[in-house]
Amino acid sequence: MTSTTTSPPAPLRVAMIGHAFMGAAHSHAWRSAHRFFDLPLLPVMQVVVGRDAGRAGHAAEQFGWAESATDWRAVVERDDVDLVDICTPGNTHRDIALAALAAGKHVLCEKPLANSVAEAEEMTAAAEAARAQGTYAMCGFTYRRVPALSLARELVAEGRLGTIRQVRAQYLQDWLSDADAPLTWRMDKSLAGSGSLGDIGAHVIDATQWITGQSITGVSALLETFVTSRPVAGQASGLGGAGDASGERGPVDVDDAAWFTARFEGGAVGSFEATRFALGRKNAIRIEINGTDGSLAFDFEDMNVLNFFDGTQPSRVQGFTRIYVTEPDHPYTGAWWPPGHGLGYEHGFTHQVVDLVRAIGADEQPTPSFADALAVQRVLDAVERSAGDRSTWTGV
Ligand code: SOE
Repeated sequence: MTSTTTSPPAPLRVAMIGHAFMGAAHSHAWRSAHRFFDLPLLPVMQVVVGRDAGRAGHAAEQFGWAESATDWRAVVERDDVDLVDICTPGNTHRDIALAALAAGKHVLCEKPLANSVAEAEEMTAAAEAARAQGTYAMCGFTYRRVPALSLARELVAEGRLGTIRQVRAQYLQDWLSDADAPLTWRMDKSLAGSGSLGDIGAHVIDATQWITGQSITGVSALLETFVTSRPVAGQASGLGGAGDASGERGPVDVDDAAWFTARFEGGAVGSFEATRFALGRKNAIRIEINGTDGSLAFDFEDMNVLNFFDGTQPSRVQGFTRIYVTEPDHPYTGAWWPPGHGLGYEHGFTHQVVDLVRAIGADEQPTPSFADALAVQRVLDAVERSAGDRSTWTGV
């Protein structure tokens, strides 16, 4: 009788910097990816880093990291760390990514890549140099890994929509609707870079460019800040919470909502909206694409569904087909539950880890690369410049 033994995959030791909302989502992904997918390397949750020792220690316990630390600069240099996962506000992305890449560590960096094009360019140059040494960097535009959106990209790539003519994209949340919700880093330009534009608009910019395979070449934009000051103190809850309405207020210097029209390189035109004031809309990422042969429609609030209209069918049987993206031959879904059982927000992060680890194992560039994320950063920058240029505003 012969026995076969397979050696366990080599470890990929991860240091995660930051442990708030994104840190929790990434921790869940690092913990679960290898339990559902075959991976060439075994993720090891080595160390979580936070500024406050007590809170970092608590995060390590809660999310399953082996240890915690407070000094990210020391951690990215450690010999027992192979990958640095950046889950901090945008103003720190550049410094952490550059230090980690210089130390020979792979990097996963939350979106948007940076707070400016200049920073994103520097990070991209560092990532290109590291890549030549077999060290890889990726940006966390996690919605690419929602199965229904992955399927959308496949259908476009297969030509099922024909030539793309129109793109309609909205990212709608409502957690800032209350004018007394507390001031947090997401409303501070020096920390977040921009408001709804970079926080959530960046996601739909990336997703539409990725699904259509076309870059945005120009924009015409409008930004608005509805609430220009917020309570400094308060009870945070979820992303918003209840601020101390009778206490001190601090300035909001980012956009609350962003709108723009866009041209894509392949000739398509698009409209975009990003807001955290759409009362009643919690995480409505709505993307609709119209081509010469078909259309697609998606809403994250019904995230397991992709609506597909096949205009090549005889008109008497035409209509939107509601594809329930839970079959084993849909992207990612076969690794999870039996058909029809559906996935959630957290699975996108798990799929992101799966794709990243597989790319590193295959010695290939994971996507979206820093260069892909720089392309998004250029659109964010163009939107801000356009919105600031009142000369194109036509009064009525
Ligand atoms: C807040 O608007 C936020 O947490 C974003 O920062 C995330 O990128 C998005 O996935 C959910 O909403």
